[in-house]
Amino acid sequence: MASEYDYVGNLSTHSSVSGVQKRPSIVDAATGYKPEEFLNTNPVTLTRWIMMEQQVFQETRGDLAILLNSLATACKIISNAASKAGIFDLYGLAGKGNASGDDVKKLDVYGNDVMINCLKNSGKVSFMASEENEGPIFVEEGENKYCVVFDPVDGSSNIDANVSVGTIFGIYEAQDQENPNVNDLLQCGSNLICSGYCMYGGATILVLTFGETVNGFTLDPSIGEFIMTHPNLRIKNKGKIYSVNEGNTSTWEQPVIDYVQSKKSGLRPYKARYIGSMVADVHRTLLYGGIFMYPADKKSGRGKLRLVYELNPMAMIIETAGGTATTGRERILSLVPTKIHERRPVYLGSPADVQQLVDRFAEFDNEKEDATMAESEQV
Ligand code: AHM
Ligand code: MG
Repeated sequence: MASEYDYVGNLSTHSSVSGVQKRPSIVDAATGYKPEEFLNTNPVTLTRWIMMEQQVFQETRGDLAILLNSLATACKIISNAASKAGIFDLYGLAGKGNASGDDVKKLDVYGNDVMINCLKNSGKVSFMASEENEGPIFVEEGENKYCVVFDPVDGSSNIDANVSVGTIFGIYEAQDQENPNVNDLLQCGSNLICSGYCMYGGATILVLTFGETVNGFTLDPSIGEFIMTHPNLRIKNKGKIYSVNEGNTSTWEQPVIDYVQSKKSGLRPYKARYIGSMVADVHRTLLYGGIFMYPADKKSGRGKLRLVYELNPMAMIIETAGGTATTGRERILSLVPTKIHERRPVYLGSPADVQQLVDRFAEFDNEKEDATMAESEQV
């Protein structure tokens, strides 16, 4: 008898399995499930991809592959802890402040220890800089091949509410392998040879670049492997979303106030989206386009986010994906850091969106300069 209902769960009736033309079940239709694709017999794992890249990029040979493997292990361990933070009693404060004066969460301390131990045990790192350590970290017994800068758990103020957090990292080559030098941590961002972030959200996603392409890998917890799910990510030229903490509007410079206002007006106003977790906000910007901002406040001229281990790695990813990352007046990757924890304003994302803001800054600065000149001529 012909049925007027769809059946759920009887996979053997699926056309591609049985060879008989039948309608897919409602579950198949809703999920896009195709049995022949459900179990991938040839996945591109992170390790496989790194091995493939070795054929192309000299710098990924051997040592860097080992280092990246250690980093991926650290991300898996942090992912596991983040997903069980309530069960492992990792919510809440650790009871101390960090180098930047922020409250430190238990997960920050745990994630920092995991990163330091995994990187140290790779045997390839001499110096490291972490958001959670006031000074540089020196690995005495390590080879002096690479220096790594990282924020182990960025956005951790969100963790108690089960909002996405993430790890951000950047890798520099040691300038002189015979002589470890702490200043290798303060290289210009354009010297980064690899950058990435790992987002601990609904899924755990590792986004990585060596400066040629940006690729995303999703952790399959059942096999413990990162699988390539987002090959060759490219950012849109122009988006429809602006992302900023608007509670701080009164502290912004005029070009930012004008710019955000312009995004909210007109026939097609932009959508506002702000998670307050940089990794998640940047990840959305990379995928959907638009602009992410953490402006300077008028007094300090600096923003909240840190140049060395937050902005530089993100700027490398965004630029490699075809986007722009700027302080409004300078390219982030061209700045030479003088301190590990120094802060800068940031505007990053779709090139056309960011350029509009850069143009406003330029107009504003020119007008100011003209006014100052006119004033001095009058005196
Ligand atoms: P953290 O490194 O102490 O976690 O702070 C950085 C976070 C970023 O993830 C996020 O973009 C920003 O702080 C949010 O700050 P605010 O709450 O001021 O909007
Ligand atoms: Mg941070």
